[in-house]
Amino acid sequence: MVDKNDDLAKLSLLTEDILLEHLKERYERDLIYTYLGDILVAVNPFNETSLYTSQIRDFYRYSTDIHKPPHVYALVDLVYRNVCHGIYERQCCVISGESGSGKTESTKFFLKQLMYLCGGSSQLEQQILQATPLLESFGNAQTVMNNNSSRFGKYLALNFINGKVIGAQISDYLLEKSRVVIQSPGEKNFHIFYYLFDYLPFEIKQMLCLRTKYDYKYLLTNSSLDIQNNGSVNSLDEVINAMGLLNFTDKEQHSMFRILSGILTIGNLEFSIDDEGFTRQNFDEEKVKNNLAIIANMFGVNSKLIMECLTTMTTLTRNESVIRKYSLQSSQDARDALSKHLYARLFSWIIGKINETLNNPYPIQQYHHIVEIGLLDIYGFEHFELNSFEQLCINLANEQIQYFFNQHVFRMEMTEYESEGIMAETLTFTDNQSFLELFMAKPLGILSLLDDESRLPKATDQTFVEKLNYHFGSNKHECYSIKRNNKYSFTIHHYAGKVSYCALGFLEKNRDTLSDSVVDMFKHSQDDLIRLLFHGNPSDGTINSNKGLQHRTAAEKDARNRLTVGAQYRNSLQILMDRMCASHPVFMRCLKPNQKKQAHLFDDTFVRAQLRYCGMLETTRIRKEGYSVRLSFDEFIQKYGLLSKTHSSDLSSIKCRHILEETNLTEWQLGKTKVFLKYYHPEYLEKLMKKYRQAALLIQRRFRGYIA
Ligand code: AOV
Ligand code: MG
Repeated sequence: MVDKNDDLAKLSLLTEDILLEHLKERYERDLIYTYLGDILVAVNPFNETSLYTSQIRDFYRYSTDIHKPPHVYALVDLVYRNVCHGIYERQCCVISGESGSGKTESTKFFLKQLMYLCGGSSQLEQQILQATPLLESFGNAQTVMNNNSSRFGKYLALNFINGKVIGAQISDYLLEKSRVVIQSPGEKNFHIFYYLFDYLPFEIKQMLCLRTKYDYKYLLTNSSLDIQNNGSVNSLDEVINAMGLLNFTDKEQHSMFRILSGILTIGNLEFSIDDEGFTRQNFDEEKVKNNLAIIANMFGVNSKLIMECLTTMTTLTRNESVIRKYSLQSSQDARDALSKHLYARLFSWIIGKINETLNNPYPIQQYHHIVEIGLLDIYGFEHFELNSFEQLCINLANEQIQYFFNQHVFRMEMTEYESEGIMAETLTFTDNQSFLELFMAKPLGILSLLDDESRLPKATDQTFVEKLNYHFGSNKHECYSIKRNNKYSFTIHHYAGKVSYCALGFLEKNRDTLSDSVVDMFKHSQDDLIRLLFHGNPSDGTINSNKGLQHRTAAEKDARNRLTVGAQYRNSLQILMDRMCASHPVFMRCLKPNQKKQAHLFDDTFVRAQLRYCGMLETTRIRKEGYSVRLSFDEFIQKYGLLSKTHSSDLSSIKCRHILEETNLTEWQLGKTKVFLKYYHPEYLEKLMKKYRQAALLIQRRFRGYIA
């Protein structure tokens, strides 16, 4: 027997309170999964559960019974069956929810089960699974919201032929590289940096000139080292094992570690100023000298050149080159820009390298029956005390996903109405399109205005905010409001709530410049990998046999790099949306039960807010405004047939019409096979039924009395 609470959409009355109550009641029984129609809702249990045992994996394998309890494995099974039967050419699984709600964990369970269903033992399947710990170690970090927070977005596309996976590609979205040099209070740098200290053997640490993790400024920006670590993150052994499986050569791995060590050391590089207030090229100080030597060694470049790059800028005017000295601030910025760029390029290269290994080895045109499953795992909606450019980009991606979700849920309703021949004008639908326009419109959208300002030499973060205020403030745009008393702030009304952003650093983050001299220095590095990252001279051939692809990737990245960060991001989101729109989507909504990352704690207020944040209320509203109650003609007659006085042997559709008309209901519709009712209709009908029963009882009593 199906537990009707398994599927919230089966409840005729669907309100926020009811949703909450049911989810809570199920959560307390350790039932973290629930359906909302065809959407899977998951409440993060924050502890090991017995939900993923091999018995359960088998229970959901090749299911023919569609009424199995909701589970992420049921979703996988559905998607995989579609693959095997070639139902859709492309499917995508869209997992959304706020930061720490369980998107990444769900993606992992999904992927693991999917690989299990298609065999589970091939080398490619293992390689696909191993990409996760590697990417997590470089792309995830501890934040106040989540101990293993994804700091990049990821779309994994898997290709299948006859139910067997034959290749995969990963697309990544905007890594939060500022984290390399600074972290907010209570947060950490990317996991991989800590692994170096926690797991590398002593001799290797020595080779990498690593001290202890307490010795590096980039790891101590907020004394966050002592925050309790999350047990579920991987170890360096896993990462190294993954790299081996994914064809990262020993030499490449060694270069990667050297880059990491170099980045940490350069963070410790201190500058001092000369009498005129410019940065001094202080080679004499022992500490600076030592650090420079290590950096030069790790990056395979000349130490004097490093100092020059970080203290002066050379500009070419006509035939003359002019050397300008940096201020202290400019030197520190140049240093941090170098670290961020190097790390981000390393991350891109890792993705490129993984893709090279996972790439479909078969020429696509030979196979017309290749089908694709896409798995989307992005960073969830974020709202910190201080929100910067990164949060803006992250939240924009979430808006885009929400838009996609709305469109789809809306469209599906329309399809059912169409197939039943229902007039659908009554279904109103508000979406977040106006928000997306606020951001994406050209030339008067936030990203375009940011690009304009980024190109103007005299523009500042403040003039950017002034422009926004001018164009969108004073109620000119419903999603924007001016922040009084703060010239750097503005407020955006996201679907998930209002967020105030601090625009300090926006222009520079959008320009994302790296001085030519630094690029030039790295182009001539002695390290093959670094040279490759900066698209320098082709390596001497020892890095990788498949150089063509690597260089093409680097060249493509360089072409992309000429765009601003905002423009690049907009393009990549557009490509993602086009791709998802061409796919049949399945949705999973993750909910976070509390902010303490604690098991068995369901915070009503917090979850209620999320039901709104995650747009669940919006879905509820769509259902409410649409015909959320759909009963087959027979079901309807069985339930409410007594309310009609007309006794006829007509067709069931005519019988239904009689009932509906005689009860004076309005706004119902009759489809080809079903009665379509508003959510509040059953309550009214039940009342009528109650009256009818009471009247019947009275008559019965009177009748009995009469007889007596
Ligand atoms: P996120 O991906 O949605 O956040 P995660 O998937 O990283 O969130 O989940 C956060 C933490 O919750 C994990 O590290 C686990 O400890 C726990 N968790 C989540 N799902 C489960 C589950 N099904 N079973 C057991 N524990 C779970 V972010 O990446 O921050 O948006 O940017
Ligand atoms: Mg995540």
